[in-house]
Amino acid sequence: MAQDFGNFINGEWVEAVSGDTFESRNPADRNEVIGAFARSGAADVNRAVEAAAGAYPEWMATPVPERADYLLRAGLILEQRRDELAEIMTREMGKTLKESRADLQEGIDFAFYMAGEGRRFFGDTIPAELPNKIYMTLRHPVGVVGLITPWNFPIAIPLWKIAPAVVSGCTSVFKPAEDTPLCAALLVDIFREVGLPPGVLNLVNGYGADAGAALVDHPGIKAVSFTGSLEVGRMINEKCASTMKRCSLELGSKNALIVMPDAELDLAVEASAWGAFATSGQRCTATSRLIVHDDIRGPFTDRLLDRVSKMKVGNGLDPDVELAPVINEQQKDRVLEYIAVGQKEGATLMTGGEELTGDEHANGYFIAPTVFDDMTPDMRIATEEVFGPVTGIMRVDSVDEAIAAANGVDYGLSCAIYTHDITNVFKAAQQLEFGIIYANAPTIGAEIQVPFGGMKNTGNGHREAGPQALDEFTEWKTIGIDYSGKLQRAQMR
Ligand code: UN1
Repeated sequence: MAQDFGNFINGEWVEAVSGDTFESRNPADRNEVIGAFARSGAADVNRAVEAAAGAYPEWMATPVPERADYLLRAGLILEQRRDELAEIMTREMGKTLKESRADLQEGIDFAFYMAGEGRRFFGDTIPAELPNKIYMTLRHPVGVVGLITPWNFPIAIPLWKIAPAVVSGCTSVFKPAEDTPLCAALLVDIFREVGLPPGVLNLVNGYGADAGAALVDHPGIKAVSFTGSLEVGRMINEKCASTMKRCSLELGSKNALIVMPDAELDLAVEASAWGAFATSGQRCTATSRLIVHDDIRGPFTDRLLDRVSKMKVGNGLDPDVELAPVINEQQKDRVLEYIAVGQKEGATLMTGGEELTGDEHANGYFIAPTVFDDMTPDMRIATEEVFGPVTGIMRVDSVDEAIAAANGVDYGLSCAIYTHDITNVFKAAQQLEFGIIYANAPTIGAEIQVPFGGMKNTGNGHREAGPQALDEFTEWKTIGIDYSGKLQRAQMR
């Protein structure tokens, strides 16, 4: 069932200029080849940026509702093909079929939502201080943009960027992660099918070091939208700073779930297991710290371990599997290294901690769900993003201590508190340094109509999803209209 794709440039599928390709393989069974894809470099990026620049004048002049209609049509096709594409996603990226369907659903929801925004591309009207004069604000597209996306949400996250870029009137060059090129190609092909004009959305597949870097460096790119690691985000930020490009970064995190003594314990345990181990912990919203009040730490830990012991680890196509493989060998090694670091630092390994290598796991990258206890704030496993099925319990004795512990990292995407005490909830809402805060809901599972993004090293102030998504791809223009028929001087009172 392997499918091969080239790059999509100016409305056509084309090979890489060099003719080079790379393979995508199934992380649950590395013998399964998903397909071969164009291995692109600067020459391909150049062609794609030229195509996007060529399409820009006409596209930015196209009425916004008309631009938005393409999203509606693409969303309808995605909806029809949801189950078929979810299976491909599970084969390519590894996560369970249910989660792949949810990824597609998140993309569909956002395509429909942004299609609606096309009829609501509002600005403001603002009275002037002078008579017979009025102001209004209009959104103006940023221009040609570069979209660089990760492998953990191979359809949803690309749509978080493509959909607002399309509505805003930007044209784009999309460089998806090298681990999920088929999902990206199939998504782009749907935009071809609905007749999106050539050059509005171009796809360049390949590796970050060549295709990604060439895109960020290209002078024709006016803004870069990137989701991925802090390390790469920092490089992109530096490059964009010196060339005065806009860039919006959605980077790592070290999310926490706080459990207070009055929490409904079973609920907190279920949310912890889901938040820590869904997508094998490979979400930037994953619960990698469990900050637990000491009064209930014993029963909480027992119940969590019991819950984790029931998790079946295996191929995401098996409906009984809760924990699927991690994405690739490098990531598997990295996660195992963090587990070793945690043990060396003195955290207590309660369960998991090893790679699974039995018959059904022999050809994939499977790591047992891993829970540490006695994690302390200074440990690397308590401060650095692991991006794997690993979580750790930290002890606290009050809500203030819990909030301070949660805030004690350089990241700030998502934090949850389990409590029925309204004072704790509002204290957390006010004091937590996180972009997303939940009371009695897990750290994962943000919905598309609300702004998504984080504080500190998680990003650089932008938000994706929600109405704010348009701010990433538009500039505000202020228009002042004087109909007094004379020269009026502001502030000259
Ligand atoms: C991510 O991991 O980068 O909130 C995105 C969630 C999902 C999105 C995660 N809706 O967990």
